[in-house]
Amino acid sequence: RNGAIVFDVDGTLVDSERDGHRIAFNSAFSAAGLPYQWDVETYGRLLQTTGGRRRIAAFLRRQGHSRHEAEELAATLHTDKTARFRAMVEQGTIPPRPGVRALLTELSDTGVTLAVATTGTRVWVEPLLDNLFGRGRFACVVTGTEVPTLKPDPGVYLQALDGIGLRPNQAIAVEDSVNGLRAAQGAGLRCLVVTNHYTSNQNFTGALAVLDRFLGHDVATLLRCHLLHD
Ligand code: XBP
Ligand code: MG
Repeated sequence: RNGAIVFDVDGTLVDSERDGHRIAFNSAFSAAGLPYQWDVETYGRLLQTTGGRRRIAAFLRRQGHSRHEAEELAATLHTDKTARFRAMVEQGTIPPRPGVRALLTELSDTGVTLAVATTGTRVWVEPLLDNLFGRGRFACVVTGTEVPTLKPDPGVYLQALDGIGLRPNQAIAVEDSVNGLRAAQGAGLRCLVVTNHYTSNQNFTGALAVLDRFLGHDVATLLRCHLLHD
């Protein structure tokens, strides 16, 4: 066995937050007649809460909505946001991060198993991965829809390991955020962090390495070296 790499989606495989999810959340607020719009900076702070529905609910609570009202509104808004984001995915508006396609190809070609562990919702995750990276590219895809508790809870990584039938020391996670790193560590995986503009100031203590982009680094070789020395 050559081991596995388990990838996060948002912010890691794809550049999806600022011009993707954020826009879809704002459209859902507008369509519902609510006076909320998340600017780029505000959204960066809100990303501390993983999962779109939980993110909306936490925000509404801080705007003074009761817990019950926040939970109910968040559920409705998130259903609409999910449909809107799925449409963006189908229109091809969500790009892969530069260098990711080549990395996946190189890892597959050298016999490394590929998997996904995301807090995103299955209805958009599947078409996104199929459209950008080809159907069947990943041996196992675990999404926020299947797990009771989202990152930084390690559940999504434990399910991914289960799905590919490997132990934690036979796999490495690739993440962009501290919530993702803690989830991977909690499941016993080593983790490479590749930051983006929203996450570059976070605390990545314990990461295998921290890069600021895929392009220009030999990430495939780095990952394969670490897989050999578990
Ligand atoms: C990403 C998330 C997701 C997206 C929105 O975290 O928290 O919730 O922001 O997607 P990670 P949904 O990259 O650590 O998986 O609205 O489908 O939840
Ligand atoms: Mg992420």
